Amino acid sequence: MPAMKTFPGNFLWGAATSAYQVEGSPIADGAGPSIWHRLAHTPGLIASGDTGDVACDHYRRWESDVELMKTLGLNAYRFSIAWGRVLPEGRGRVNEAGLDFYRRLVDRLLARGITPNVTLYHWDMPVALDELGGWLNPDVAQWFADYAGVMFETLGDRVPMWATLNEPWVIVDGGYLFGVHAPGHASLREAPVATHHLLLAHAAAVQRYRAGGWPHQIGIVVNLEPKDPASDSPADLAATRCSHTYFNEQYCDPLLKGRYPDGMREIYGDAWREWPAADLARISQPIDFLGINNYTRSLTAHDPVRPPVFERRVIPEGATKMINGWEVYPPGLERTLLWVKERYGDVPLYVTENGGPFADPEPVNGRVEDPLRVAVYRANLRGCRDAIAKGVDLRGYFAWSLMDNLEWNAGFSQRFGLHHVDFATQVRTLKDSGAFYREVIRTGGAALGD
Ligand code: IFM
Repeated sequence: MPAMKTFPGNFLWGAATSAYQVEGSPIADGAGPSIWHRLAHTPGLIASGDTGDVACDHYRRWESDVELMKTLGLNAYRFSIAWGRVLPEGRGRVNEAGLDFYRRLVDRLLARGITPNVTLYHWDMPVALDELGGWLNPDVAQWFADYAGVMFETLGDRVPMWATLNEPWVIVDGGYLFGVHAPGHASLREAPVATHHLLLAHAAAVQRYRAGGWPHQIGIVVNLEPKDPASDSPADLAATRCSHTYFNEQYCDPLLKGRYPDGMREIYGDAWREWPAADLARISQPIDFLGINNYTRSLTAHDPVRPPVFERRVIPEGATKMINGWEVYPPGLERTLLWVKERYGDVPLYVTENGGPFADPEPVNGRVEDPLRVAVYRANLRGCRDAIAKGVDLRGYFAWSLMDNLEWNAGFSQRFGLHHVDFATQVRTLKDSGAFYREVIRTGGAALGD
């Protein structure tokens, strides 16, 4: 008999945000500035001069935002801690007012039956640490573990799911290789060092969690996507292979196999270092789950002017595009989940981000029609259900995002939310995609149809 296609009863139905993208008030109540606060206040680096100074004002509207979650029927919420809110200099002095914000949020979530899923680092390194070298300083693993320790002491008894890092690939590719993200470095030599230090920091935080005997789960969140060649030409095939190594295997292999993938030296040349075996042993210590962020796939062509991977994303004829240029590719999430199972075995998985940015209309009579996003959620949630039926140990799904927010360099121009946010008034309006997701949750997945 074929396996029943359904979601387990204890499946987590969530939505996600991150601190700098939604909180606002980034330096209120004694918080120290982050590298994204600094970047946003450097003219010309974020579209339209947008900043996270107010963002969704979630720092002050968190109580009503928890009620939005409740109305959606969520039983889980993924958010991140702003490191500088709790340690203004990144280490040393603790800011109790910052801790209080997260204490209150976690307590309210629990009181409303919503499982908190906390990410320790979603790109907002305290400026004070960046001035000491940030992810390039070998001491960063210790700084991160100490910060993680403060958070475990504060919330470790109550938070059942911790993720160390969000998307280390993006942190390095955007922040250290191409320089478009904070801290804005463009250096072939720095990128692999930042990568290794991020992985060591992850390991140090996991060790700290285990040493404290905390009773719940700790893992990490990576972004993954299928890579397909744009043609059968040897150049496109080679670019696709490199792109897959660089994007999908570079972080997962050390974490789950204890070695960097073959091909890193081909990509980085002399800038690649061989790292000590002891580091890799620490990096690959067991985690309780892997969080996967997926939005699209990449149809990949060779591009001679884009070192070090020499790749370019191609959109196939007739495909629908999201407004940031990503292809709408319905099989993408299921293929990603199946690839992880095939390569790494039965790691417990969560989809920690999924969704897409579209040109949403303004609310009319309290309604926002976003049929393209509804179609994305329908396809991807069916993909999750089908992956579970094929034996993938998928335990939860977090839509990105609970509400429209600051999309990094694109500012407020790219909307990913289940709720529309009017950034002038801070009014939130449920979109059709939010109503669809609510129905999927209410019916335990039955609303997805076949
Ligand atoms: O908004 C981001 C998020 O911060 C990290 N993952 C991808 C999202 C959409 O680009």
